[in-house]
Amino acid sequence: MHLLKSTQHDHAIPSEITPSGVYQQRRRWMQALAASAAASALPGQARAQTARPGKLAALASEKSAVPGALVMDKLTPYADITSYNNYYEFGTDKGDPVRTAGSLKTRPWTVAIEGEVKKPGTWDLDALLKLAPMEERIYRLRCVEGWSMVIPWVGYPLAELIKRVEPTGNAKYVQFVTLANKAQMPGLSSGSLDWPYVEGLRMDEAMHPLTLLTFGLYGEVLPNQSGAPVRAVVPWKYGFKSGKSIVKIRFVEKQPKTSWETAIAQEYGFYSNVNPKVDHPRWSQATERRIGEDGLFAKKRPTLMFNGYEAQVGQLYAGMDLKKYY
Ligand SMILES: Nc1nc2c(c(=O)[nH]1)N[C@H]1C(S)=C(S)[C@@H](COP(=O)(O)O)O[C@H]1N2
Ligand SMILES: [Mo]
Repeated sequence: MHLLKSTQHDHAIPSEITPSGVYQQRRRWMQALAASAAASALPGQARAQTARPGKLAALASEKSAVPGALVMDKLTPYADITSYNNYYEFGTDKGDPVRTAGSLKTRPWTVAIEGEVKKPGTWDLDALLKLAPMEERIYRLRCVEGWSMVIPWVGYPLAELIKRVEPTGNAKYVQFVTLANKAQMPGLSSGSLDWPYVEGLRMDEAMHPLTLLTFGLYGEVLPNQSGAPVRAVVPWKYGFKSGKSIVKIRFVEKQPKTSWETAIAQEYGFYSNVNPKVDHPRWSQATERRIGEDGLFAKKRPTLMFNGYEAQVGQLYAGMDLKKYY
């Protein structure tokens, strides 16, 4: 094991990234040793989260065994990934979270495991960071609003945690509950959503090897606006399924409520698979705009079925009417 050099990703300037360069960046990651000090809240009035929070420690590079864990598209620049965010707890404008999320306190942090499991309990962040070897996964993220990014996440499969807490036979779904703290989150007073922000997955979706429990991006600890210190990433679903700053994971028998469903059920269903053939009631989902790459008048990209992960996840929905289960 060695600490990453601070220049680890500096060559990943978007214009220099070639598909083979992207492939060469396969890395396997481990425990975030350097993370703790840098990831805690900024002192005093400094509330913006513009400083890069610090490196994760890593193992020597190893190839991910999971098909589809890397896409060949050009990486979205770090600055775009971390300044164009949806994180309503910090405001509803894309530029709000980077300005206001400095007030999020990410240490100490615990994640509670509740419900239909044989081993409920509370995991400290440090224990979670060590639970399984970390990998870099280059995934597309597509927002339901019609934009997308390509992000080198760092994490490990959520399945690793699920296996350790031993779900009972009654566990059919998982619900993610995220932080709702008025003192730290200026958006909570706006009533834009019901808080806390909650999301959910069916058990087989949660167990799928592409579903990531995520602690970093670009080889660094997640900046607050990206969902520090731990978030879900579900690459074949619209971005909103990937809850940020998770504090609780509940294993339940009935399909759990999600925040967007509660807010506007006819527009945002439980499944929310990226599907170019199922339009949003107010706009088409057939194309997308790649953030940081395409100019305002650039041609949009066609959106891919299951965001390009059909070969890996299509089977999960065999026989389901995807217009009904949108
Ligand atoms: N807690 C919480 N998680 C959240 C959201 C949010 O508002 N609050 N927004 C979601 C939406 S709509 C998207 S598109 C992604 C955006 O992730 P990114 O800002 O890291 O790209 O986060 C999702 N997770
Ligand atoms: Mo989104």
